[in-house]
Amino acid sequence: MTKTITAIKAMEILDSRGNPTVRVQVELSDGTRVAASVPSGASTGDNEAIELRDGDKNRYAGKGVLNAVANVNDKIAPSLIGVDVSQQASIDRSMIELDGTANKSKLGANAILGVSMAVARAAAVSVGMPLYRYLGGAGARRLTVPCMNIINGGEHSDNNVDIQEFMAVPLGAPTFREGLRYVAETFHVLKSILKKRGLATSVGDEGGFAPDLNSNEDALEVIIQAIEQAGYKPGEDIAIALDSAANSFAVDMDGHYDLTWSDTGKMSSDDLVTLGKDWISKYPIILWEDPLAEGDWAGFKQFTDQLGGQIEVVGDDIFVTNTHYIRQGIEQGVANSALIKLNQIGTVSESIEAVRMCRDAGWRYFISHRSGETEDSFLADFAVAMDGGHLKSGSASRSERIAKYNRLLEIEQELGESALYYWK
Ligand code: 2PG
Ligand code: MG
Repeated sequence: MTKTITAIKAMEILDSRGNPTVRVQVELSDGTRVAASVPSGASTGDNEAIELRDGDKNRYAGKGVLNAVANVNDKIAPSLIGVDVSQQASIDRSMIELDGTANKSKLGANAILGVSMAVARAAAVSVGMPLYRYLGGAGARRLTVPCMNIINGGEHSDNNVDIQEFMAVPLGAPTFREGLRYVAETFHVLKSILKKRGLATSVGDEGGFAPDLNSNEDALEVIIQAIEQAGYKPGEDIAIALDSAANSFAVDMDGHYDLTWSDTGKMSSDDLVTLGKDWISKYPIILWEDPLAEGDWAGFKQFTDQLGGQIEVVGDDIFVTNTHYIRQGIEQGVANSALIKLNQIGTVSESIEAVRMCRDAGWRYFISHRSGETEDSFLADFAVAMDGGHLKSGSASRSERIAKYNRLLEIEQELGESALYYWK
């Protein structure tokens, strides 16, 4: 029997940084009632779909989302009442048409994504299927390697580290549960090492430690120490992934960068490629996201030409989960993987299209949270459904990060012997 949408209601809630975001509740003809909440980024790409903020300085310093909420309640809801909830792609397309802009600036990507996610969840619940199976089919049984962001820098913290994310990647673990244990233990050992050095153990936006360090490279050294002291072999049990988020230290988009440290300092694209080579030769780095800024396609390509044979080079701000930019990236060979963030593009089905394009090109794709998150664990199911094999959801602290890891534990338990876990 067809289940149709009977009600859609949005409300303003808070994200993990205490900023307003959108939650959407969808109700169906069979009584199903579910909600979904939208994440929000800090280090954003210029071409991301627009997150509609009210701009009313009297509320949340202009960051309120009451207009986006009203757009769901007054514009999107009436257009979708009575529609078959299983028609995800056509529901998403009709919202895109209702918005009518290239970047969802009229209704807001936060409004549209909230509905898109809640529709997917409602459809899954109404047929009695877990979300990962509804979105990914009977073959969805591969857990993701948790790339755990244990040191935060850049725009996600107030410390002196330029590189935004240093992730521990438990690629040698036999299962997700064990992998999560490997990196959570490493996180705790890292804390004690930082403490011994008299450094801060407070955490940044994604739950990783955010100490002032002696250099960017110091972060790599201290992580290697932590992996070893936790009883693991760097590179074999646990490797390292980085997100430079290089937009945040780009002086311009023509290959000029300015970093805090004397080991780096003012740099060109060439210098960053040389630094990349040096670090990859010294440390077990297997993935590097946004090593260059979003406008520096030539630098990105140079980095990939030289290092893409050894590691996964991921484009985040450069592609913004948008098939328009991913297609160009594939044609020009500027990376070999794309980051997938639902709210960068603004619907579930367009995110799936981005994944499909990567797969068709033989690229990898890396499923990602945002630095502003909620307790919603949608991302965990989405990652398993997409069969991407790896995801990033922050560190072993802050419940909005843990919610995704805990949901992955649940999925693994449910799959039992059928669950798969491997890096490549
Ligand atoms: C990133 C993300 C998530 P933000 O740059 O990859 O880690 O950060 O959500 O701030 O864009
Ligand atoms: Mg990034």
